[in-house]
Amino acid sequence: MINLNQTAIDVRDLNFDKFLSNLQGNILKGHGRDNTVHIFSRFKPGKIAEVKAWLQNFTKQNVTSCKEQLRQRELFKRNGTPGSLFAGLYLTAKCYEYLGLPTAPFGDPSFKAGMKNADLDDPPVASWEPGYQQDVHAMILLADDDLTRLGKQSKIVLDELDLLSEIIDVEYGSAIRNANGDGLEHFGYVDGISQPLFLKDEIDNFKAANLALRFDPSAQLSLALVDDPHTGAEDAFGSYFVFRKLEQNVRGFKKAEEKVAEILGLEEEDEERAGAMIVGRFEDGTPVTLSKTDHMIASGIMNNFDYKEKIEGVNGDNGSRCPFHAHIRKTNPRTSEGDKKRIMARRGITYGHRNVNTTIDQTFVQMPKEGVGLLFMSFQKSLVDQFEFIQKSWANNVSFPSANTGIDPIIGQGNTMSNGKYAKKYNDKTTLTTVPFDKFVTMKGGEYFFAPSIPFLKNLA
Ligand code: N7H
Repeated sequence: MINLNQTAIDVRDLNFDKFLSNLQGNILKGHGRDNTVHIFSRFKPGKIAEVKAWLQNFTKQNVTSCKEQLRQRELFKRNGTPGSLFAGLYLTAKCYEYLGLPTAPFGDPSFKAGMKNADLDDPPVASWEPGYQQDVHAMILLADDDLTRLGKQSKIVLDELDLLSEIIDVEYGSAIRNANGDGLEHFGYVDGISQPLFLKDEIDNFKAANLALRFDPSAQLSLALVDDPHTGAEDAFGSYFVFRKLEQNVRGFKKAEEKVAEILGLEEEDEERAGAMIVGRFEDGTPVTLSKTDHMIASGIMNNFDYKEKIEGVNGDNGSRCPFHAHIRKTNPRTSEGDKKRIMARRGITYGHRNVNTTIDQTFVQMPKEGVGLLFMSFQKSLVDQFEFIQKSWANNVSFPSANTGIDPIIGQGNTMSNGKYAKKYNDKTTLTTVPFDKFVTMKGGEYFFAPSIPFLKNLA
């Protein structure tokens, strides 16, 4: 029997075999494919038996277990063998009701209430994209590096689903990269660096690369997993799943970023620190709390830091290196064990077309104002205590971590603008200056799902 308090799962240990076979992929480790299709559907009334049979069949034929995902990862590492199509299946509370399965056994009230009723200062539902204004039952995720195979498979799934459901929306994710080949989000920053680590090999690698540990990303399974309440199978777990379509006004953001540098009077070689103080990392991923502009080797993937580190004898806690309102500091203050319980497994991917490739430096007119953004996704044990807590009690909260910190300049929502304090001079708290910053991310719709265990899905009919 698997104990969810365990950490550092050794994938070679046969005791975990059943557990890994029963769990959907992408939860403990991102699937890593560069292209995704997300199909949102609502099943037609009176077709329960057919829907159950379809979900069961789709699972048997396509859904990628964690074990299969890790097997493919191993082959890729060893021989460079590319992975095959990845598939995941996520259901809403409304879907369980439709299937005649009670939602009472789900412990998370926000899952049962749905994102439309969440208290997150989201734009009114009437302004969401039309598809998301409707009730959704399922999101099917297909992901592949091979676009042709992905296209073919999504057509098959869409044709099948068309007979049983209304296709409410289809989203297409495609990774964008910088000249180093690192995955970016549309404002130009490397994303996906800080993640909870569940697997022993990943934790060992992290510890080997970071001998003096300042931040330990290793996590217990219970950070992301809960018992699947609708199966009696042993070692069968699921996870609550967030999906949010977040549009990014890249041109507006980049102009505002430049304005911050101007207001602070940053010298040319220090200009990029303006954006780094908004995000908490430089574009290449280097944490601003560790560096002004001199980037360390491999600092782009650096995650071994907290905000107490002393530089030139000065404690970083005062916000003169990484401001308290910076996106990564608001969403993970790295201060206590309690903060670590909020962390989510983030699995987002960028969407939308760029006319100018992101490996090329661009002027404002070449940057999109709309139509691009992030399909934000995360897995967690609790929507209330993790995703919602981070969005509402930290990012949207002007007074977190202390009075007048201001909202998160990237994802903060509500009536106020971000009004944080930025240091004109790195590491000098006497130069902290308040600078207003507008909002450039707009929530276009989303929903809460549950990623059920494979035994549940395989025995549905
Ligand atoms: Fe954020 N960005 O470009 O600024 N995010 N994020 N995020 N985010 C992170 O450290 C971004 C969003 C978190 O542990 C990085 O992995 C954008 C939501 C958390 O130190 C960058 C959007 C929520 C972390 C961005 C967006 C979060 C994190 C640095 C929307 C939760 C890790 C890469 C369009 C409610 C913090 C990294 C840590 C990192 C950006 C959304 C949370 C570059 C553009 C909705 C917990």
